[in-house]
Amino acid sequence: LYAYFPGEPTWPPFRRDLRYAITATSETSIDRSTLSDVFARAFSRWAAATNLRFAETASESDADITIGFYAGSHGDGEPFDGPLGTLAHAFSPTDGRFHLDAAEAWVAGSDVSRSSTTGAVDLESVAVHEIGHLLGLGHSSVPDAIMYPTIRTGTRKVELEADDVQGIQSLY
Ligand code: TQI
Ligand code: CA
Ligand code: ZN
Ligand code: ZN
Repeated sequence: LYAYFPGEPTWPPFRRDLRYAITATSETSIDRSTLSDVFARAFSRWAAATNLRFAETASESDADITIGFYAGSHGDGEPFDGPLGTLAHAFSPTDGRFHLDAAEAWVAGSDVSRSSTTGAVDLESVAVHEIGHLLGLGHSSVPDAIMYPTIRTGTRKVELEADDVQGIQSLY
């Protein structure tokens, strides 16, 4: 079953159009347009299950959600740990921060199962999971759910399960 954060924080009912900015990209070699595509696809999966809408904005000051790649300590008391371990983290509503570990072997826009890099991690899969956290979902006990707390490296998991849909629809 799905879960929420303590206190069930959500984006408030008058905020159904959320804007995200991809702000910190100097630590990744993935090009900007690929990042835009991957995050747009990840957000669209949650938009399809709710009345939420998401749009990318170039202006950080305009953004509800900020997305960036960081290496090691990056000022929020939750330092990244190099390859594997923690891949990314996102804060509960309405914080909006979504950080990715720049040290991961991110794969974007091609099939991660065909990557020869050890520990390759599918960016879109992690993005779909972290957006669930940004919207207020905690971890699920259903192994096929996007919000299940583990994923095998070299795999892709981007489709919401019935459990994820029920969880997000009970919040929005
Ligand atoms: N990052 C953890 C996660 O997002 C961070 C975390 C641990 C967390 N406990 C939390 C975030 C409680 C919110 C609430 O779950 S991670 C996966 C998964 C991670 C893990 O790097 O371990 C994905 C990031 F589920 F696949 F294992 C993305 Cl998809
Ligand atoms: Ca890591
Ligand atoms: Zn962080
Ligand atoms: Zn998680």
